[in-house]
Amino acid sequence: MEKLSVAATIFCAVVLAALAAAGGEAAVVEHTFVVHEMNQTHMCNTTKIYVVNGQLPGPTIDVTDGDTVVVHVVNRLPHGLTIHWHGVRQIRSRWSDGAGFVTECPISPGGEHMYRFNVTGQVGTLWWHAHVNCLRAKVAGAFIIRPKGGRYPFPTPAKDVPIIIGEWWELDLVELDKRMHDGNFADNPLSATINGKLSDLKNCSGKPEESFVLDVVRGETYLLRIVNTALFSEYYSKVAGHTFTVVGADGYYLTPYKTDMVTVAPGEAIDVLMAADAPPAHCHMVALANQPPEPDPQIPRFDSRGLVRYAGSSHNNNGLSVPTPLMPSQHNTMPSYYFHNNLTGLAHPDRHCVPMHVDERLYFTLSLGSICRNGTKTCQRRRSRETIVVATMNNVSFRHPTNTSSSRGTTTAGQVACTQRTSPTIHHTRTTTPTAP
Ligand SMILES: [Cu+2]
Repeated sequence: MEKLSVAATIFCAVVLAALAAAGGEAAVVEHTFVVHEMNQTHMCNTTKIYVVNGQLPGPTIDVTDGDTVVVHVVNRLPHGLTIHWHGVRQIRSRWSDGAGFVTECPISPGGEHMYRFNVTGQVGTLWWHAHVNCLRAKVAGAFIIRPKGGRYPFPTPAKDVPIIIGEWWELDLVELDKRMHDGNFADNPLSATINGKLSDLKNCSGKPEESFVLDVVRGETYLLRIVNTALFSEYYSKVAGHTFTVVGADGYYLTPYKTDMVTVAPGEAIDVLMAADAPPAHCHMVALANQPPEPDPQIPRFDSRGLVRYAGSSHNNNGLSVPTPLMPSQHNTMPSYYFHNNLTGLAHPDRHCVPMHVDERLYFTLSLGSICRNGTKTCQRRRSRETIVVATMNNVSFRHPTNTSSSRGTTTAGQVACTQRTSPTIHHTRTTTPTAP
């Protein structure tokens, strides 16, 4: 029954999206997300993971600018859960933002919740993810917003393909969250992944892991929607023998920018056009995590690779070796700086220009810090249960609003007072001045 209802909602979503794409009325795109535990085996070890509808990465939400999105979330986990629609502006629907303990209480184990919101004035790629604990490392998927009438500001691509860069964790993600709350940041994933695949760079007793394969036809252009769902690492991505034209980021068009390498930060989505203009053969796509050099704390090298396979090329690539792109050193973070500095919004005649006169310049420092659990100013800071790790802005962590409005039990700043804890591992953030970890 449940499988049927999931299939029915997906079918319904596809039909409505197709009608909208044909230039009809805005559609209501409806999905059912059943979040559950599942075992998966990689590199000889079986690990319990958290997924939506048995899929890793999770289902893609595919809508057109102006559509309404309805997602029924069924929580079959033993933990509280919310789903956040990363980057969706939530105009007049802030209660659907899915930020646990901020705009809603987590959906209880065994509970259900319906998210409903409109997508307006954004086009390109965003993503969705769980917003409690570290579950977002697995409970995540692409969120595609197409332009009305299929009118892109660039030639319509032959096909578009979500490329979800992620990481494979053997450590239970709830346990990971607990350890981070205790100030322990020494845990690492086992491997990078592309669309959930660890790739043939990893093996179990000599048997290579599966790789993501992108099938292309020479002469066609593909829109790659590259999303980084990793918890911490920024990734470089290249395809051997091909260049990219960057056309969008985080749900907005960009002035087209040509490069042979994309840099994508955790949580970021970059849209690129890739012309399949190489001689018909096979070539590798690589994703490599970068990191600042020592004395910063070091992580192992994380990379994954996929195969770009041209139609008409032989199964064994005519016995030739498959070219792999030359990647920068993982310790060279300058390409990230240059890449992001080259991204500029696409000027739109209907939209306001950026104001050129600045009255006041504001500086924001975003960081991580720790606060003492017992509310005091001094406690043992590192690897200690005496502290809670918090995100900070100008060295101030989340501040609970004090003004409560009567509607929906939220405060004027949209923050929810959760009276019951739905998971033994979730901690409320307290406000005090944190100290850098
Ligand atoms: Cu997010």
